[in-house]
Amino acid sequence: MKITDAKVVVTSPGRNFVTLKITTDEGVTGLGDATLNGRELAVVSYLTDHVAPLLIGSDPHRIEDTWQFLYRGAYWRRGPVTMAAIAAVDVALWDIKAKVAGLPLYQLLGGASRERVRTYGHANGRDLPELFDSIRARLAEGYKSIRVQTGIPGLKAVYGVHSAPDAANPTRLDQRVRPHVEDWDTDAYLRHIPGVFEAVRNEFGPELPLLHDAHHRLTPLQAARLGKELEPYKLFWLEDCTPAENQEGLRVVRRHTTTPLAIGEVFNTVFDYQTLVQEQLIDYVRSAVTHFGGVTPLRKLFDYAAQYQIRSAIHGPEDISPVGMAAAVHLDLAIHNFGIQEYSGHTDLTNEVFRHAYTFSDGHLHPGEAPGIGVELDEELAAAHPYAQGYLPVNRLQDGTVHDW
Ligand code: KDG
Ligand code: MG
Repeated sequence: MKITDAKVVVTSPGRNFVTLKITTDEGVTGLGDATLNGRELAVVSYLTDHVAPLLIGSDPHRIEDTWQFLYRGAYWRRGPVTMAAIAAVDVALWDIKAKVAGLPLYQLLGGASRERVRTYGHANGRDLPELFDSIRARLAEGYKSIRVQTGIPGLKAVYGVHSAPDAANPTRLDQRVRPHVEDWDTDAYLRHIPGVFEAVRNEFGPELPLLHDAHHRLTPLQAARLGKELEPYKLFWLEDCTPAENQEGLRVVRRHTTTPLAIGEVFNTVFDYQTLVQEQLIDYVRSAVTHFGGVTPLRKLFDYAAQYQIRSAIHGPEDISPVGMAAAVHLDLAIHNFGIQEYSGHTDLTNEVFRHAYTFSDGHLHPGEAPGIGVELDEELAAAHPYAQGYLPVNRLQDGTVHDW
């Protein structure tokens, strides 16, 4: 079997998605997600100009060898653009191999280790009543675990919370030209958050698993303090408490709190995790199939983390396409040290462009039994929704200094 075509499809059914479609001489095709939110076209060029020509004529069954060839053969290693491109190839090749076998991908990864994949959903509100409504809405949708994000008094726009329309602020449409600017004050945040979790626990009881994303904004000492102050509310996890490129910083956090920690959605390789995993400084590894070089290396990371009783928690926001989500759910079902899967779902239009076999019910996902990863791309519909430039927001402190978003 030989690869005869590798084409990149960019579509924007509400937000941008980059998909690699690999075709073989036997007519079997495979899909891979290469979406890098806000920097999509860099990956398109990497794939189209540099990777696709290398794939033509090669054997799609040689997944490990192709991965090593693309990773080591580029000389310039790691980084989100490179690893998103390699991820798309890796998942497309797994899709082809599983289709040829006539099996859903999870069967090739060792078969199901569980009946279904538990997820968490996002709740948010500018204030407590709005937040409570949002939590109730997620519970009504079936979610059994909830990520809680809240507005902070005095701040106009905060990560994870829909801000009120404001004529003085750029609108979503303006984001296509310049990033939306959010504001930030760490002291105000640290003062406010413990009271929010106290109120949520009082309202929803002790059993509901609650998560929170600090989105890379704290110093190790600030994160240690927050983790400690949240201990009475028994969080499922505190996510991305620091910008964890400085892995050693997590030693400070760990020394001071028993709040479980989840990190890694911006990491691309196992090297970003070495200290965190070996010193057991975290409890969940958060990388996405799409940004970590695919199923092949993420599986290796999970096996490595398993030795330290660290569990998986694959990143699953709306900017991971249904192709990336499908690959994640197959992996979730197969590995032993599964923790939880983030799942926000996609719009109806996105689900029409990417028809998928995975299903969500009662707060759980299942990858379905279709051969491969179980996603079909409607290329005509995709073409009807062309790329639209978009940026992630940026964050500024009260005095205008740029801060981590
Ligand atoms: O593109 C950036 C998003 O994927 C990220 O902000 C979402 O932090 C995130 C999460 O936990 O889903
Ligand atoms: Mg996050």
